[in-house]
Amino acid sequence: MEFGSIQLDLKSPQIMGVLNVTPDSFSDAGQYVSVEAAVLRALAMVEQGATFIDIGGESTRPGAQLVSTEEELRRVIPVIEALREQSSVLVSIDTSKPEVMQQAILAGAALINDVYALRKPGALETAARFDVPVCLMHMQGSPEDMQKRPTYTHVVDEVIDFFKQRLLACEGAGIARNKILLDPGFGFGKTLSHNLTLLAELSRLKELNCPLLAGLSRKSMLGAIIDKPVEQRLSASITAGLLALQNGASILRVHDVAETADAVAIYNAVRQVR
Ligand code: 9MG
Repeated sequence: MEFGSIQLDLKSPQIMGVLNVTPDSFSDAGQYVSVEAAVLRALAMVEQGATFIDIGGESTRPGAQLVSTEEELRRVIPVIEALREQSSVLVSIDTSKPEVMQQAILAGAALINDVYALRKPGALETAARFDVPVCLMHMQGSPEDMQKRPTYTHVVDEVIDFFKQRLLACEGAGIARNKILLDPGFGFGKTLSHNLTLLAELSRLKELNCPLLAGLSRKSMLGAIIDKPVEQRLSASITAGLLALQNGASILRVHDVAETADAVAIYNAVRQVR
């Protein structure tokens, strides 16, 4: 897949490091995101093996507070600009707002990561106009209500149907199929059983002929199985990530880049023997 002038072989697993620039992550005096601290964290993840840094200024956790476009721009744009000055790493913008997509791309972002799969008004048109790759994620409901009562008759079939509709919408807007990544959206409007079914049957999504991205790192679905808080889910995150790779994922979105890179190195070494 092409990201600007960079051609990336998605047959080899790639790592996307998570950089949340919300006030609870890199804040000075609890209110303003410290650009310097965020960039240092990003550069450390690049050093550890991240191909992408996914920068987000609005939390998508269940029940998280919404932020205005102005506030989201204020959080992410200075970080993207400063990071692009210091590194050629591929920057992904984690947003659903067309205005944030636009400003982030102008500041140097090479990928749109949209948990709403370009369903917000103007998002399809913005992605088409700037012609950058986009990750379409599946979510039932919205972050405010998605975990209240997720319901599916057959979760994998319904996720595939959702993507078929979004791929048609993208085609209609002029977004080329070779610019699209798909993500089943683990934890986004899904029970533990839905998440496990999606992970076990992830390879079925390959019928859509787009590379797959998986975000499992530190998620509650892992905590529900091992009964451990978020800061004790590293082994579970790595195990789930490797299962996703085995079942067809090309990119892992993770918090713990160094540890994931070691696991991916073992995965690659064994795969090359075959
Ligand atoms: C922003 N964000 C949080 N979790 C995510 C996931 O699983 N996938 C993608 N694409 N984005 C996510």
